[in-house]
Amino acid sequence: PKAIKLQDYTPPAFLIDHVDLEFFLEPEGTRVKSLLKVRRNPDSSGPLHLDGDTLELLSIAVDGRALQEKEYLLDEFFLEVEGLPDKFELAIETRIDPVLNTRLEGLYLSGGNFCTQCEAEGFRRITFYPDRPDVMATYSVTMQADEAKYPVLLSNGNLVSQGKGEGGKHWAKWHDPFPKPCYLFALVAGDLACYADSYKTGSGRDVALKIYVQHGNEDKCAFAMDSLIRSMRWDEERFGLEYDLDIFNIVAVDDFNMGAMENKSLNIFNSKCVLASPDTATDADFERIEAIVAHEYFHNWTGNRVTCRDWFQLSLKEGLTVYRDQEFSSDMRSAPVKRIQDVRTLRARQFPEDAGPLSHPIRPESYIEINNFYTATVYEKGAEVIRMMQEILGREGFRKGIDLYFERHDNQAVTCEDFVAAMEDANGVDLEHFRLWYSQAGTPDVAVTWEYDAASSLFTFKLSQHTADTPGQHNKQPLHIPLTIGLLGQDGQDIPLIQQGTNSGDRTYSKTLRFDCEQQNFSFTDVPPGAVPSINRGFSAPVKLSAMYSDDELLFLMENDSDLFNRWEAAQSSATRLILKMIGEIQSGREPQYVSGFARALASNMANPDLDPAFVAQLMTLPSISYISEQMQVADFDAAEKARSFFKHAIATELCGSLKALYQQGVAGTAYSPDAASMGRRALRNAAMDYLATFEDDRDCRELVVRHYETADNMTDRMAALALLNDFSGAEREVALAAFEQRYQQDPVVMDKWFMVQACSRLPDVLQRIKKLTSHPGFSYKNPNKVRALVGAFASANPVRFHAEDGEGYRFLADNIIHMNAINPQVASRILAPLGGWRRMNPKHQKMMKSELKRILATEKLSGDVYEMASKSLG
Ligand code: B3K
Ligand code: ZN
Repeated sequence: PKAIKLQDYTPPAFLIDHVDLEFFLEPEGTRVKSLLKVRRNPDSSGPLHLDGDTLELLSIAVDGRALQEKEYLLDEFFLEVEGLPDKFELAIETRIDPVLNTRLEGLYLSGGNFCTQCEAEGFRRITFYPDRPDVMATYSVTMQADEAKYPVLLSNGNLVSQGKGEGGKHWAKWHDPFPKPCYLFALVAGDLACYADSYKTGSGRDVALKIYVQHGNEDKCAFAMDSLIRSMRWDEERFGLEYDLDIFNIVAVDDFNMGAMENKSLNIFNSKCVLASPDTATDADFERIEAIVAHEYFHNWTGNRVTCRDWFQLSLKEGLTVYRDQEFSSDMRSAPVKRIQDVRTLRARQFPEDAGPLSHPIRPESYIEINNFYTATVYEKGAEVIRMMQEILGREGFRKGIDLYFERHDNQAVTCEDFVAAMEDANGVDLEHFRLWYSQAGTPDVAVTWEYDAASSLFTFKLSQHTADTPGQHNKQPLHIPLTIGLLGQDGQDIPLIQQGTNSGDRTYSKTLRFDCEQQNFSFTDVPPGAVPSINRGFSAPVKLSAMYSDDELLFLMENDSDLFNRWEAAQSSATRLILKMIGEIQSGREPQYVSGFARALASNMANPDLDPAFVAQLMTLPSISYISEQMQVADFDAAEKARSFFKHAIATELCGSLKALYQQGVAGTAYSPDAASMGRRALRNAAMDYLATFEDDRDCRELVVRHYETADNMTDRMAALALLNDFSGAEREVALAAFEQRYQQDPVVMDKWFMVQACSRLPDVLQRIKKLTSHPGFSYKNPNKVRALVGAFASANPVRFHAEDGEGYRFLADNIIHMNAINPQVASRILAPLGGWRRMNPKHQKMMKSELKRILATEKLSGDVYEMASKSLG
């Protein structure tokens, strides 16, 4: 397979003003007629190039004249026509088989209903078309289908007309007045129930809101609908962006390659990102649904009205839209808790990606398969880059930049450069140096030391930065890092910051430094002795920080920092440091040593009535085994697991009384509600239980967890207990798992949890059980959610068992990737990344992992998706 390069971009030779599509829907043998209004692009030359994949061409005509075979060039993946006039109508008829489409790209069937997924390059599996985002056209879509089987017929835009056809058929015609790239096209035909509501925009437009789901699921739509309405209002208030059509539809389908898709006015969702009830969804699910509904809705402006010129610019829409959904959630819930969760995700997914063989800048320079670049880097680091701009420009300045961006680029397909230029021009600033974040990969290491001069009361931060080489990028340059800092006095209070050489009169307690050289010093005057710095407050920059804190200083910050993010960060750093020390002791055959300072600092937070329980729960959650292992030269998941468990058990022993009290206090008599405060209370209680469960051998504690499971009146509590029981070796585990299965076997979304929890068990026989589960009636290799829940979760979230001594974990993953390659390459390639972690393992494991990668690469008919991931992972 050939790599596509950013530097090779050329504008399309022809543009399309309008597309008229007609579908005659049949599971086998759907006919698609397309009529295109085409004109030559004055900025380019060459033949008309249309992409096509797995299409049967039935006919092609220019201005009504059918073309003979020798008048066009038909290849496996494209169709080219030369010698065309400057303006013409092109009519093409193709035939496709949705029922055979297991890749879930293009037009396919899910649960008997027709649906589409076109981003990034699925439209070419529907008809011949210039499948690239810089060709924007208006669409009219007519579809005809059996009325009894497919009573609901949907596409983008407004419903224009509908009627009955012959032989039990009916039809509907839709029109979308906004020009769009074909990746935003969508069609749905099926037998679906509808949950409806409405919204009045700020300027008075009435919008009909509809969520379509499988019959029987209507009672699980209320939260998604409420999230949608809140998103619509929030975008008006925060960014002045209103919805622009009279209809907004969401359709939930069970078989979907990712979370959801922002097709213009017809969002299609993975059912797990829509359906929620207290009995079936955890608090984390509710939060995720809220965020994804908002994310897809926000794309209507950042993605649809202004789209990407080419796929290298993906972060233009994704980074920005993730930033927007993060801000939304943060306004709906606790801002510090949201920031903590986002940074956890960034560290768990993006930092390892950026430190490994698949490292790439947020605007990549080349790809083989674009679907491999919907990554944590493009999304989450992309959002961090947007956030840094807002940190530099301030909220108002950022808003001015956004306004100018839309003023300039509405209805255009643009580049990341256009976005940054709008930010600059609206604010009269120069972001030249900052732009490097778009092209330079890797996480910068920032080292901070400090000096205090008592005679002059001068406190000096000494900063240095370095970004390690990444594949294909060497000798990195220093970045423009906005680093927000503060200083705490000995009393734990913030000290006013007076930067040397600036004569700012306003008292500020946090300041964003412009750190843009390899080494730089920043001094502050009038600082009393004993001040402790708080660095990278709110995680203002996505860097790896090493600061010369003593153990006591970390605990001091953990108890006092007014920046709650950094208070949590101090707890994480402190815990990581202690656990790493214990790992060292375990590895050299000694007993790990426990020191109690951390538990005391934790206890003081637990006892602080002013703190949000959701925040305290975050503080209590120790860094993951994966995160800890990333701080080691050679990963040792077994030792990390032992050390972390030992530490947790020791904390639980010391704080047993207060943990039990926290647990008891949390027994609320009130009915379930997914609001932030109630979620926080549940999170805190479940965090306390998590510690208490470390007394696994104590009968009372085992009973506490069992009771928690049995008396739970919501999924959050039920799953919290099940996750713990799942690691108990004993009858309780089997009883609970069987009860859960019995209760939910009819609900595929909930059964994903059942598969996933078992895939993540610490028990030694987990892999045998997983293998058996692949033939469970609820499991199917054709359903991406199931494969991710069982195989994906095992490889990415159960490091101890995945890296088993005999290599059986690696073999199992590779077998499944090879199997999935033939069914759904996108899913196959997305579960591969853990094998690329071989560089951080010991030689024996390295060898086993590499040999599995080689085995994958030797597979016949290997897809470009898997080839790219496996070959880059092997390095
Ligand atoms: N834009 C889609 C993702 C499409 C993924 C294609 N492999 C969902 C989103 O980011 O909102
Ligand atoms: Zn998105």
